[in-house]
Amino acid sequence: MAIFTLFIRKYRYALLTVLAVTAILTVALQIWWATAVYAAEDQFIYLPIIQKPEQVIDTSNQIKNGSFENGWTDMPPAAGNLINQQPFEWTLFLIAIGDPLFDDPNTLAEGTPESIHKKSDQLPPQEQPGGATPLILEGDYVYKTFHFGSPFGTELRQTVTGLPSGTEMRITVPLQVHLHGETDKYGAETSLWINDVGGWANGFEMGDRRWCKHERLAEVPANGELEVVVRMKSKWASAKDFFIDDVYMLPSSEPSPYPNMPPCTNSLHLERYQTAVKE
Ligand SMILES: [Ca+2]
Repeated sequence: MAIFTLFIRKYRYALLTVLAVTAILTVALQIWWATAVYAAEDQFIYLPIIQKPEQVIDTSNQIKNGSFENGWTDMPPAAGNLINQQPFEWTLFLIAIGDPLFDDPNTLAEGTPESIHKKSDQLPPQEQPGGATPLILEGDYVYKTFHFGSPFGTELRQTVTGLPSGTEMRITVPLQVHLHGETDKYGAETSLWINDVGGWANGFEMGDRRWCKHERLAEVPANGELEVVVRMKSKWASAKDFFIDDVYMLPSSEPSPYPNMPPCTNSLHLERYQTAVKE
């Protein structure tokens, strides 16, 4: 007993310290356990999750009836009782006889071209889809504008609405011209305009009887609209045929639908309308 008393006396401070630390740890453990159980009983504290709204980019073609497969409206009879076809979703404009051609005030239209849909079975085998020189890029129809021998100008227009502003879009317009031996490089020209900005490609740049593409990037303005205008003109009293098919508008983050098609021109001769011909 004496030894025990002596031990207590000698180590009393150490024993008190051990007891105090044990007591503190016990209390701390109880608090921790109580908190853990508390949390486990669906008593979580929910912090607000701040999420940046994600812009949903529609990656489908924004051009309606871009392949000219969806039908048309017959236009009122033109010169020579000609019935032109206005493709659904597009506005067809023809320069009136006697009016100047686009961006060419000294050349007047002398004829009304024929603008129609050509179906695959109306074409020779080599010009049908899968043929050696196909005139149809997609589906069963291609849109053709031609005149056997008069200066003319035509325009196809479509306004795409509801686009997310600030998005960069790529517009791709495949075109083909048949020059019929034209010796003036400006004898036939085509152009693409997005919200009035664009440029012309001449017939020699486009090449005779081959597909080329007008392709432009455009940022969607605040009103969410991009107006697509495609123009074709023939300057002299000689035959010209133009073909257009499979027009696309996609976000520029998507690949071009025709990555290997040569551009109709590598240089733009005009960046903005000089003569606005709008209804
Ligand atoms: Ca087509």
